[in-house]
Amino acid sequence: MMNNLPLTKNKKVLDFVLFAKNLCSPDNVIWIDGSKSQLDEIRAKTLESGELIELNQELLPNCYLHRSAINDVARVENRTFICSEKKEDAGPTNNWMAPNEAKDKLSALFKNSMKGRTMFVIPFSMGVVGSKFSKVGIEITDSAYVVLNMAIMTRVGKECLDVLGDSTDFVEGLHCTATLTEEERYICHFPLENAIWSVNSGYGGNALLGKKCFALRIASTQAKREGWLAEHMLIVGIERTGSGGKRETKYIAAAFPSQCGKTNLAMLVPPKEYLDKGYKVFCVGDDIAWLRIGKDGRLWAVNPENGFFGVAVGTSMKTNPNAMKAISSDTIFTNVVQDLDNNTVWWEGMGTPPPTNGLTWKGEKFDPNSSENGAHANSRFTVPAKNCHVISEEFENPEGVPISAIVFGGRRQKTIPLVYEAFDWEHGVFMGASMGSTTTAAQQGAQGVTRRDPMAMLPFIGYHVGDYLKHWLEVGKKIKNPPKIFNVNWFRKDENDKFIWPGFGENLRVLDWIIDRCEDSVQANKTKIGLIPFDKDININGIDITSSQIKTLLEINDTEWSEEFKGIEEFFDKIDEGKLPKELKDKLTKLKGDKK
Ligand code: OXD
Ligand code: MN
Repeated sequence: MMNNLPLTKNKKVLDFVLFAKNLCSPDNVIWIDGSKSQLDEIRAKTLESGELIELNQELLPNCYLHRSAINDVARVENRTFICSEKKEDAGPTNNWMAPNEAKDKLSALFKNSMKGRTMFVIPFSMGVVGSKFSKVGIEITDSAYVVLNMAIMTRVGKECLDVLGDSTDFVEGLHCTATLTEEERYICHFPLENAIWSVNSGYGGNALLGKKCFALRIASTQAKREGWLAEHMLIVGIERTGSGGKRETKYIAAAFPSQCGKTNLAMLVPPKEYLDKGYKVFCVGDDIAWLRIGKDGRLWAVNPENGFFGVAVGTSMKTNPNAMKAISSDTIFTNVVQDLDNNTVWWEGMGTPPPTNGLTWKGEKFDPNSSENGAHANSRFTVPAKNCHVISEEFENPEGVPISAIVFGGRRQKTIPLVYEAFDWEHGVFMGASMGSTTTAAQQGAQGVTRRDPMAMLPFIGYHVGDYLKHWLEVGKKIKNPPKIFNVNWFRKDENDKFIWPGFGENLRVLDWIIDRCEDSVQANKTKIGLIPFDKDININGIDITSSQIKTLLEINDTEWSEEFKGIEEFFDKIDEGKLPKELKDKLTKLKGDKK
């Protein structure tokens, strides 16, 4: 049978496994060694049990479908807790539970929860195994689906334990799907102990503990202590002939809330005119960036993940051809439609006709004429990064890539221009701190309302938001050559409720202006809220945009901005608790008072 002998002598790891075993009482324990044969064996079991469904292996080699429990389809922010010692350390944007209370409550739920089941021990590395910027985690889980997804999303296996040696510096993750009872679902983080306990959910963001729980919530607390940044950002490289006539790749890190097109932007295909001019786009990451100050005084970023956990609905050959190609093999699809005629997958917005003989994400007969969607709005694909044809050559570079620009953005129907630039780092931090976006299906709760989401990190900051913003300001002071900071908004609508900007690959037109600004090769229009492009500097050749629409996209409307400042002020008041940096409050006062 599979490997059930410990793969390490590390005392702390062995103690953790023993603790989990005694608490959860599994029938057996399997250590994940990272070998293909072991993963194949685990997958074969999930096919037997129905946890995974094998798809057409000719059309979709090594692809599988998973249907989650109907009540378990998204991150649950209202059941996610930061268990810092003191409530004030979690701050006003997090739920807090005292560490002891959380341990007691969850221990009762974990107790005997793996009886009759297998406990998997997954050693994993966030970042290239053995790099000084990488971090090791151990996830214990009862879910084979989690094992197979972790093997895509992170580097797993014995080599992670080998580089850990006898060090105690790793993150402990304990996960059990248990009964999937919503009222007893808890995602708890213990920043002081570098530990995560997650129970009663199998959904990616709640259960693949390397991702949001470790690489953002716990890592943000480590980053604060160690002087770096763990951020909800894609990383994209753009190769072009720069203003000096040299071919160069410039890297941009961009933070958008969930389901605002991070994966699409990270893998975008340049419009024809740009392809003809030799532009190339390379993806380094689509969701998480760990950023550190390099020896050269610039900010450098790595993507600690090893795969993409992208939203399926809306992904098509038009919106993201590179993702479509990547997911034609080696992919786990979750909560999409199964086309029974050819045993493939389908979702709304895929750009092909719906199957007439299919099953919905719930496994029911799919009626293409029904008003109800066949795929869940938060349906997902999990695919190895190496499947992406435009994955950057630097993806595995342990040093990461140097960042020229940081970009913030959200879904805003009005007010926020297509793009604008901060005057300096401090103003950029204000821009990130005050950004807002319309909520989507990636998190449970009301959809379609605008909420403030600082740096797109609202659900992922592992400590007090005021301290987090202060940390951003402090890091800025230490960067000799800081990236410029921008804000973008692809989602502005006209009076007929239609998006004005075409988005997707055409967003390169805006990134091009951003890089021009980083190279100081284009002037900008100084307004009170920041530096805006002159209309003529956004290239609209070949797209269906009029010059009056460009004016609207770049417009700063005083009435709308007064509203905006009110919204920001309300948010700042709500999160202050005496910890909101004075620089940010002063910035707001100044911006409010300034004339255009
Ligand atoms: C994600 C999210 O899954 O942000 O990336 O929800
Ligand atoms: Mn995300």
